Amino acid sequence: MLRCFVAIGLPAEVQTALARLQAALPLPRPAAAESFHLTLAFLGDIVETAADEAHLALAALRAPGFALTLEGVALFGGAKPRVVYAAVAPQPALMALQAKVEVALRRAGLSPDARRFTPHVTLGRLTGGRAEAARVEAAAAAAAGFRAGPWRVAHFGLWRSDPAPGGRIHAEIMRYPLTAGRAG
Ligand code: 2AM
Repeated sequence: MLRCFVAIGLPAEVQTALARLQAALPLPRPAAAESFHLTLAFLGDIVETAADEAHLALAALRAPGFALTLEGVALFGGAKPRVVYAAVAPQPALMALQAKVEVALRRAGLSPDARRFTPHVTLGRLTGGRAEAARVEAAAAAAAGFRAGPWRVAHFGLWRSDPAPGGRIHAEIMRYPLTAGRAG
């Protein structure tokens, strides 16, 4: 079994900006800066033949590249925040790509996570304490002016997630070019 997801990787300068932002937040479980990503679809643990099917479906997908900007810092989880993330400025071409990826995966017989897509780059996770949540919320509010980019997204990828000491490591295993269209 292989834990797989589809994501957009980030250019080095955006990773650096995010690492700087991350360092300003008191995160109990920071995400690994070298594998910051924007998840398009989560496939979960799948057998290798299913990963091959996902690859074929993604390789056949055609969609235009686009410009992306990160803007703001926010938390998932409402009253019990669990994830801190950098938010993404609205980009219809990103939403269109995500929809195409999801449809292509379903047509290939896979079952991507059906939750509504909220574009984000995870910076870290919380462990559940109330004082910790208050500290992180205050720091996130102070960092609300964060902005990185715009940069041009020219490809997306199939990623794998593997357990590692202190968390999981994520790595891109296949890359799919976007077309040089007009979007963004
Ligand atoms: P995120 O942290 O950016 O939300 C690999 O586990 C990646 O898939 C995670 O980094 C996570 O991205 C994303 N993901 C989306 N849905 C998930 C789920 N139900 N379980 C685990 N990871 C999920």
